[in-house]
Amino acid sequence: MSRTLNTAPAADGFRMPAEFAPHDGCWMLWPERPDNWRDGARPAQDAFVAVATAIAAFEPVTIGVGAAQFEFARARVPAHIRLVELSSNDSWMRDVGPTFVVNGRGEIRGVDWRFNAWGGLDGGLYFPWDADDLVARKVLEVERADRYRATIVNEGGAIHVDGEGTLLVTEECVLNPNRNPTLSRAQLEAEFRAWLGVHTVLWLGEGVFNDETDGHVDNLACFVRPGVVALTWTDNRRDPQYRISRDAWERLNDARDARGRRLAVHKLPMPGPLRMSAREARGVLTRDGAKARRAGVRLAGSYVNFYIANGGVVVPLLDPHTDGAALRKLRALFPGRRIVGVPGREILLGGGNIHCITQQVPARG
Ligand code: KQY
Repeated sequence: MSRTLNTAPAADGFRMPAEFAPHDGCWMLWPERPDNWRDGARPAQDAFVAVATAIAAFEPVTIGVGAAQFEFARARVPAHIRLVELSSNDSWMRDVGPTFVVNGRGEIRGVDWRFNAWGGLDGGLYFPWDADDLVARKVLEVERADRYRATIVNEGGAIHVDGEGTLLVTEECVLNPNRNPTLSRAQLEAEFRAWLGVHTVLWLGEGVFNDETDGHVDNLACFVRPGVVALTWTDNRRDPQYRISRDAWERLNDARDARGRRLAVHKLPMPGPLRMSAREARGVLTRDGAKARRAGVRLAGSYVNFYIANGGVVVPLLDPHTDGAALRKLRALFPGRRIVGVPGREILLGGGNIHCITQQVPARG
């Protein structure tokens, strides 16, 4: 049973744990909409299967699949990965799934954010999004975890925590008037304290250049462990990403986390710059109400968009010129985990990457 609670996690002694804390498993969704995924979503489905298979080597994976695709998905997804019928508008489990919170007694609950497809009718990516907005609730039913229905619009990709009281966000996303236009920065900080049990909010400026989520932090920077952050980086001063990463670097170096520590900031090379090819753009169907895909558009590729699993890190491979350097850096940053690269371009073409399509369930005690 999953009860809907009318309190908030912090008041009940719950907080969001870091992604690098132990997991019971990982949830994903099956991609199928042809106006976001090229060639009827078939290449994206192969990419999602590769990600799910890589994560399943470390922890149990469940994929939610719409009724019409269930049998096709079952034929392609390895048998040790659980499929459940679950409707959704697209396949970004990080954003539409619950953000799990834990207490000191080994119990888990979930925060069900209000979801508006990254901006609603003011720059959002598709309409409608009603099925997406029910995904968190349904996952919590399957997990038998109680639910907090948040009063603010937010997405899981817009937040990263260190599990010790620090939250990382970007102004571009969280302060965007297309999310919570009536709330000030101070009021949003208070909301995050209540829903996530954090103490200190660290604000970065913009997210990765041309990121259609309005600059989710999970594509720009993340905690590797408490006090240590990975940041996407380019040394090319003529690239629009340089100013963004430089600003984030300065803010992170000036910051103190919830425990009063200075942060160690590690640069991960930016792939590319990567652009959508004419062939890739042609494969995406267009329709009113969904963002059109155009040849030549700059893609918001980033190695920071990885998933930390139990004992492993699953990283998108995006560019043969930079993949090796990114993997080497991550091996040094995560000495106790196996670093596994999985082709990420097909997921990037849809607007995100491995972190965006996954959601961890923290270990119950
Ligand atoms: O990056 C994410 N967390 C989601 C990306 C959504 C893109 C929709 N086309």
